[in-house]
Amino acid sequence: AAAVANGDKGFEVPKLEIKFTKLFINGRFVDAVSGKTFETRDPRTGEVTARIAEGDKADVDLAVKAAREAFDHGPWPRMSGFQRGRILHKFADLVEQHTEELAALDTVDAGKLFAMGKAIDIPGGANLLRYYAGAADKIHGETLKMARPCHGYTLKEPVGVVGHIVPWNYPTTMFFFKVSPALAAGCTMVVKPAEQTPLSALFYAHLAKEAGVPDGVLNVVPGFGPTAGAAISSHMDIDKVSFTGSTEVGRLVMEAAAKSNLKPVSLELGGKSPVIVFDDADLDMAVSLVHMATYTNKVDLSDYPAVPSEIMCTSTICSKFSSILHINSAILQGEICVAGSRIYVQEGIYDAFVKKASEMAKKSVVGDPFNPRVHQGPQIDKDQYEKVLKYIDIGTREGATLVTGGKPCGENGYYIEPTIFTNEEMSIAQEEIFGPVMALMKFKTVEEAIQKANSTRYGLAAGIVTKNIDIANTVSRSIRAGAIWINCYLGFDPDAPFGGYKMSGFGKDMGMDALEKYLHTKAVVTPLYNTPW
Ligand code: TXE
Repeated sequence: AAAVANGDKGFEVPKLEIKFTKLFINGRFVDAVSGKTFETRDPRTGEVTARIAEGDKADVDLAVKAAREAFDHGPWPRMSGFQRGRILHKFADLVEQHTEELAALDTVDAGKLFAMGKAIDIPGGANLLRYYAGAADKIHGETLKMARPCHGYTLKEPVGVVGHIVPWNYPTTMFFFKVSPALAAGCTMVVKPAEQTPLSALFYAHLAKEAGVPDGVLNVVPGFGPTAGAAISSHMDIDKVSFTGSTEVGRLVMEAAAKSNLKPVSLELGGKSPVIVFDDADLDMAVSLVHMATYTNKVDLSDYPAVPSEIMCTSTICSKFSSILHINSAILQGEICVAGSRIYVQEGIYDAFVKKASEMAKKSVVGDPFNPRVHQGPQIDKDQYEKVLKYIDIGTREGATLVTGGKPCGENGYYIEPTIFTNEEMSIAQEEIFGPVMALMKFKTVEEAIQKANSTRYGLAAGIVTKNIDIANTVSRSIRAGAIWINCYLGFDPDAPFGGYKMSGFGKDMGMDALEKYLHTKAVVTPLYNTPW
C-alpha cells in the first residue's frame, strides 16, 4: 500500500486568515438576502474552515441586475480593448502578488497540494488573464466579399451578461478559464463557485476591484447548485451560461436555458479519457506519464525520475514555470475531468507495465497537502470519498483484479490509496470515478486500440505513447476527443482550445476559441453608392 504521511509533522502550515466570506455584488461584499450561511470544510480533516454567505435566487437576481446595468450603461463594454487589457494585466499582477495566500486557500478548500497551487494554479490563472489581456485589443470582424454590390462587414460584440457555474476540483483555474476571456470580450458576469470551494473566488473578486474592474462587472455569488446555480441557468436576463461540472448537471443547465430565454450554453463535462501505450514506448517514461495522467491533481511526481521534463509537458497554463511544472503537475488525486483513467497497454509490454505502474503507485506518499513530501492529498469531501470507495467496491465485485491500493488511509480526512485494477471493459472502466483509480487493460493491434479508446460516451482527451509517428498521427485523427496528447499528458496551454466531444460537452475554454464564445458576430451591409441594389 501507499505510504501515509499523516504522522509526519515536519512541515509548516501557513497561517491563514479567511478575509472574504460574503457575496460580492456590485463591487461590495454583502450578506445574503435570506441572511443564511453555509459551511466550507477542510478535506484534510473534515472540519469547518469558514461560514460563507449562502446566495440564492434573490441574490442572483441582485447580481444580474448589477451586471445588466454595468453592461447596458457602464464603461466596461464601451472601453477600448486596450484599456480593458491594461486592467486585466494589473489584475494578473495582483493575483501573483498573493500567490501563497491564494494557494493556501485552495489547499484548505479543495485539498490541493500547496506546492502545486503555488507553482501552477495561481500563476497559471494570472497567465490566463495576461493571455486574454493581450487579445482584448485585437477583437475585430472581417470585411465580406459580398455577392451583390454592397459593402459588408462583421462586428464582434460582447454577448452581454454571462453566468459562469464552476466546479471545485480546480477552483482557481476554472475561475480564470471562464472569467478571463469573458472580461476581455467586454462582458459582465455572475460567477457561482462550487459550494465546496468558494474562498479563492471571493478573493479574486476583491483583487479585480482593486485592479480597476468597474463595479457590477464581476459578481461572485457562492451558493448551492439547485438554488443559486439553477437561478443562473434559468435567468431571463442572463445572455449566456458557461458551465463546467458533471454531465448530469450539464443536462439540467441546458434544459433550464432552453426553457427560459434560449440563452446559449457551453458545457465542459465529465470524461473517461484513454491513454494508449504502444509496445515501442519507453517503459519508464510511459509508466510515469500514465501515473500522472490518472492520479493527477494531488500527485506530485518530482520524486519519480523517469520522465524527461521536456516530454512530460503538462499544464503549461503556467508556461513561466514550465520546468517545475513539467514534473510537478501531477499533483491531484484523480479529481480532474481529463484523468487518463482508462489505460490501454499493448500486449508486448503489458506485464512489465503493470508491475512498474504498481511499484510507482506504492511509492506514492499520501497525506497533508501542505507537506512538501506528500504526493497525493485527500479527496474533496465525504461524498466524493464515498463515491470513489463505492467504485472500488464495484470493481472488486465485478471481478476486476485489484493490483494495488483499494483502501482508505489516514486517521481522518478523505484519503484514499492510489489504486490499480486490471480488467476488461467493466463499469469502472466506463464511468467517471473522479478518484485515484486506474483501470489497466491490454490490446493487440492499432485498430483495436482505436476501437477501445472510442468505446465511451465521453470524448474529452486522450493520450498516445509511441515513438512511431505514423501510429501517432493515425490514432490522433481517429479518436473522437477534443484534446490529444502525444508522448505527454495534460498538454494544457493558454493558446490551446480545450473542450469535449460527445457527452463531454461542447464549447471551448482557453485559446482564441474561448474568446469567440463570449462574442456575437453582427453582419452590417450597405449598398455601394450609385449601384443597382
Ligand atoms: O458536480 P456538479 P459534483 C464530475 C465528477 C464528480 C461528479 C459530481 O465525476 O464526481 O461530477 O461532482 C453546480 N443547476 N465532475 O456533484 O454537481 C454546483 O453547485 C445549476 C466533473 O460536484 O456538476 C457546482 O458549482 N448548477 C467536473 C457545479 O454545478 C448546478 C468537475 C458542478 O457541480 C446544479 C466537477 C443545478 N441544478 C465534477 N447542480 C469536470 N468536468 O471537471 C449543481 N450545480
